Amino acid sequence: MKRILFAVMLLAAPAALAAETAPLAKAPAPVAGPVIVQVGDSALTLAAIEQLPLRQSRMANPWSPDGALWLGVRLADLLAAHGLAGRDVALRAKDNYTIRLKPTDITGDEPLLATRVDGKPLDPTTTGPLMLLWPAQAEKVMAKTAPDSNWIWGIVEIKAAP
Ligand SMILES: Nc1nc2c(c(=O)[nH]1)N[C@H]1C(S)=C(S)[C@@H](COP(=O)(O)O)O[C@H]1N2
Ligand SMILES: [Mo]
Repeated sequence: MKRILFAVMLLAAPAALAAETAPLAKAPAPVAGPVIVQVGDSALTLAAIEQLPLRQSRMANPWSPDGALWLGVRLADLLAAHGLAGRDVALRAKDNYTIRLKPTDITGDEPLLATRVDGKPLDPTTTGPLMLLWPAQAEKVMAKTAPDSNWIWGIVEIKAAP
């Protein structure tokens, strides 16, 4: 009976996940791999990040215009786990593109630090190793009525901003 209920919930999920993120019932198989990001004083692997509560959001965005299931952790949870709660933070990507976020930019489940798309780690030659997503903004970004400058891909460093 429980199994049937889960199956029904899974079928209903795509619509229910449209805007915000939802918790993940079952963690995906961990992926072994190297350090991919520096967060505060810690050098972290994908598996280390995925120790935090996992969240998912099905959305279309400029990097998955046909829609995809994005998986990751709340940026807020990662910052809290590394002593960065309440701080201004700088996120730097592999191309050195950098954004700065204030604590007030982080509300509820937003933003999502994505570790996977459709079950697979992000492609290291494009959006990987990590990408910041704002699921509640996805529809506006697709309609080009909101900017995507804070949708930073290729994140390699997150630290307190000076
Ligand atoms: N790492 C990184 N992320 C980024 C940017 C960038 O230059 N580097 N540009 C931002 C802006 S302003 C836009 S419009 C989109 C562009 O996405 P694209 O570089 O995949 O075309 O990514 C956003 N995230
Ligand atoms: Mo942009």
